[in-house]
Amino acid sequence: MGSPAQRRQKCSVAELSQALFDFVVQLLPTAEELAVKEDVRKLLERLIRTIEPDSRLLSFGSTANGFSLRNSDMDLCCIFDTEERMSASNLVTLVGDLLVRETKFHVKPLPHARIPIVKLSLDPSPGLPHGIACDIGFENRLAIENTRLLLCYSLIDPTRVRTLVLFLKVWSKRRKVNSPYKGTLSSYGYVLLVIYFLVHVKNPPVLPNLQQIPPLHPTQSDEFTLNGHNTWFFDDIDVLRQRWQSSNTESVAELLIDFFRFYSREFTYNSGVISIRAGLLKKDTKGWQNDNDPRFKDPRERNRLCIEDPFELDYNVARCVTKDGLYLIRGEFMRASRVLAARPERAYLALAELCE
Ligand code: 3AT
Ligand code: MG
Repeated sequence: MGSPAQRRQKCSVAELSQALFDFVVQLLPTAEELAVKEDVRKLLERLIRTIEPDSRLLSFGSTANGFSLRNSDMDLCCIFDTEERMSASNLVTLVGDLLVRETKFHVKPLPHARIPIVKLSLDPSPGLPHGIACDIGFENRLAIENTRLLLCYSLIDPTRVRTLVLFLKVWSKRRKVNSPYKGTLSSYGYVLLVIYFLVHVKNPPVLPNLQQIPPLHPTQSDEFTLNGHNTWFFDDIDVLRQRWQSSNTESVAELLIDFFRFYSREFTYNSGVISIRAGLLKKDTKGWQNDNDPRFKDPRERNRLCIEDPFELDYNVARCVTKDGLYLIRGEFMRASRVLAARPERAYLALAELCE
């Protein structure tokens, strides 16, 4: 039974878990919103096929990985089922012109960006009170694969994983630490922090490491090689559920409290690299120590926070995080830890204060 204080603590943790579910549920996209977005995807796919008949337009990012919030942007990727095709920048220009002629979207082609994309938006209207924002990229097959990987992780334990991720996405947006352009971390980066925590920090783990489970049947190694990257992961979730069950029984609230504690006090930001594939790695073994990376001109902004991409192992997903950005993010992790510790018995108030 435990002491009265322990019983109070247990009760408040259960209340906080309930408050987290309630908080997240009201932020999920409506069925209508999802239907409109699917109609938009189909319309755009039809139009793009007038230029390239052998193309498909696939969703990736939050629209496809199970971590979508109301009014999230749409990430779309055009894939070609033919060898012969134009360069991505020519396609961006061509598709941009087509969409200007044929649709009511505001269209902004960015043919010379590092990853060429067409940006689209629709103004709010009575049927679509928040409008739509959408990016179309080309042949970004790794993004499709990392989206599938995150989807599989979300399906293994939907209640705990989705609640944690969705809460952290809202929290990071409201606390203004979800903006790679301003030196903080993308949503994708936060999702990787959560998965790392659930696979490698929690003991017993809440999630298995899907990239380390061998295939059921012998496979050729090139079957899972994409642009030179190994993209293998165990994606048969039904089989996995029969063979693997987490013995971690912590509630969402306990996990959230521990997540904030870990990233505010325990993770070794100066030397550590977060890898969902391989666990804790070292900056110096990856050549990511702050002073030695010639890709970064500004010495203040070099690999402050290191998160290895699950497939592109030489790519730091958090490379845009600046010194000031990391200071803000860590400050927010500490504030969140403090708020949750100070108000254990008033869960709904604590969540409101956390996301103020
Ligand atoms: P939002 O709902 O848009 O906030 P999201 O889940 O769509 O969250 P992002 O918009 O950050 O996440 O990213 C969309 C996808 O783009 C996720 C991943 O497939 C790819 N991606 C984003 N940022 C990176 C990155 N830094 N490195 C590699 N892939 C990335
Ligand atoms: Mg997105």
